[in-house]
Amino acid sequence: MERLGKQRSAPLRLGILLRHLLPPAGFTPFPTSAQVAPVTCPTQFRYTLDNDVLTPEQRRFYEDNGYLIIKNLVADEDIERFREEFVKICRKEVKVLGITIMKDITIVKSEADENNVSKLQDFIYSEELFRYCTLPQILKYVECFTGPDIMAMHTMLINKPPDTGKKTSRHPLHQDLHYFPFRPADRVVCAWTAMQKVDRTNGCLVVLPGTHKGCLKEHKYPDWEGGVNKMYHGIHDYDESLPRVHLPMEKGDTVFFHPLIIHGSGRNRTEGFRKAISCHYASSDCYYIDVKGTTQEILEKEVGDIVRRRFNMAGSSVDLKDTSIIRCRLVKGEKKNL
Ligand SMILES: O=C(O)CCC(=O)C(=O)O
Repeated sequence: MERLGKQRSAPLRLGILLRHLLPPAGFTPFPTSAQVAPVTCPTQFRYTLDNDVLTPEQRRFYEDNGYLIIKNLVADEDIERFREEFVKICRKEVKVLGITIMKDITIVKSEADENNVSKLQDFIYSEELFRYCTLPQILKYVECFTGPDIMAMHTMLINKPPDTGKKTSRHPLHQDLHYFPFRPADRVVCAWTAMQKVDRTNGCLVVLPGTHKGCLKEHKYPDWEGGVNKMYHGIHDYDESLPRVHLPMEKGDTVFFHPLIIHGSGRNRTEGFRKAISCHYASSDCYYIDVKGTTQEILEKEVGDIVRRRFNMAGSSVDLKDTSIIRCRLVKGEKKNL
C-alpha cells in the first residue's frame, strides 16, 4: 500500500519529468495546538478526531452535516496579499512552477490579466499563496479531521467570473473525492476561504448536508446548453428532494468540508469576480488507490489526455496518482522532502 507521506516507490515517467521541472516540495513547520488521538468510539464520531479544538456542538454539526463554517478565520491583510499575488500571477509578473491557469469557456480575451482567469490550480510553489495552506489557525482545524501529520494535496484560487448569460459560471453539484486517487475519504478535508463577501448573487457555495455519509457517485459532464468548463464534472443522479443549503460567508470566513459532501456553486450574477482560496488536506497515512475499473476512470482518462498534451508525452500511460505529485507535507519540526 503506497502512503501519501512516503516517497513514491515506482514513479512513472510523468513523476520523473515533473520532479525534474519542479524543486522538491519543502516542508513548512507549523504550530499545532490540538492533542489528537484516534477515535475511540467509532459509532459516535466517525468524521472527526478527539481533540479540544472543536466544541461538542461543532463536532456534532460536522459529523451530521459534513461541513463546518468558522467565521473570521483569515485576516483581511492576508487575503489582500493573496489577491495581489493572484494579480501578479495572472499578469505573468510572477512565474510559478507547476501551476495550472484556467479560463472560463466564455472568456475570449487573450491578454494575460486577472479578468481572463477563472481558476489557479496547484499553487504550492507560490510562496505567497502557499502561506494560505500553512496558516496556523487553518491547520488547527484541519488537524481535527486529518490528524497531526498533514499533507497539502490540492490547492485552488477560484475567480468565478461574472456570468455572460450562458450560466457557465455555475459549478455543477459534485463530490471532490471524484478527483482524488487516495483514501480514506474521512481523513481528507477541504478548507475554503471566502476572499470577499459571498452570497447567492455572486455564486456562493451550496451544499447538500449529510451527503458525506453516502458513497462516491458517478460523475460526468452536465448537458448544459451554454457549455461547461473543462473538468467541471457533475453528478446526474442525486436525490433532488434533498435539502440544499446555501453558504453565504463574509470575507475571511472559512468552511471545512468532507470530500464526499455533494456541493457546487451558483451563477455569478454580479459584475465583479467572486474570489475564494482553498486547499485540500489529507492525512499522510492516506494511501493511493488504483482508479481503474471505478467511477473515477473517466477522470483518469481525461487528465491523462491533458497531461500527455501539456508535456508532449504521446503514447505514455498516466495514472491519476501521478498527477497528484504536486503536494507538500506539513511536518512539525523536521524537514521532509517528497
Ligand atoms: O468555489 C466554487 O465556486 C466551487 C469550488 C468547488 O466546488 C470546487 O472547485 O471543487
